[in-house]
Amino acid sequence: MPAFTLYGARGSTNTDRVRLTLAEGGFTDYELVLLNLQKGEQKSPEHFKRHPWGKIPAITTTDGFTLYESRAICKYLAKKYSFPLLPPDSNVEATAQFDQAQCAETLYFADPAGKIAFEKFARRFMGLPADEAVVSSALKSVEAFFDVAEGLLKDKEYMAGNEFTLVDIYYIPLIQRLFACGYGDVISSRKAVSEWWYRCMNRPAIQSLLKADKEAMAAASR
Ligand SMILES: N[C@@H](CCC(=O)N[C@@H](CS)C(=O)NCC(=O)O)C(=O)O
Repeated sequence: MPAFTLYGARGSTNTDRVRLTLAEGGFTDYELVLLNLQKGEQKSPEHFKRHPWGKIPAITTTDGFTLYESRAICKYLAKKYSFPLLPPDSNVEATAQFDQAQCAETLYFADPAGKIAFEKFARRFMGLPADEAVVSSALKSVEAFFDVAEGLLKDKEYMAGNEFTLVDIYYIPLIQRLFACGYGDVISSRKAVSEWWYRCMNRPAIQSLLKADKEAMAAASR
């Protein structure tokens, strides 16, 4: 019996954050259950027991422990299975810098980048046009975010310091979505940011998961 079940959806950036964490940790002993968001399966009474807001991802372990929120899940899994993706608790300063980087990602990056992804990607699947005013304002925020990150990444290799951590993983799904929506130049036009992105993308576990997903998508659309 697998150690836990991950409830997610195909093409969900929040699910992919967890899958990338598991790939980096080399952990495969889990079951992935894909819910169909278009059919509203995330709003079933059964799923509300796992996620009070009726969203994905969520996990349930064999001993009945349930957790939702992608970043909380990633952190739990990294701690539970000792993935080398977090500073040690004994290093109080490095842990504080990790928390700081995590807050910056969630509060300053994920919100506007998520708006672009929703307007340009999700709404297309719903057959709805993007609200260009929302996109343009969100794009300004993402540009301003990476202007600051460009300065910070001149002095460190990764977002939370010189080690690759969960925070770097947190960025990957939404940045990929920015590339897919034609906004990849927010990354490639900034030297330090694009070098950081290249370092993240060149990690073997990340590369092979993204390659497998791309192949699965291509096969599904044939
Ligand atoms: N902050 C949450 C966001 C979860 C979220 O918005 N998930 C989306 C899919 S990527 C969802 O469930 N959407 C369907 C809905 O809200 O009904 C996380 O990081 O897990």
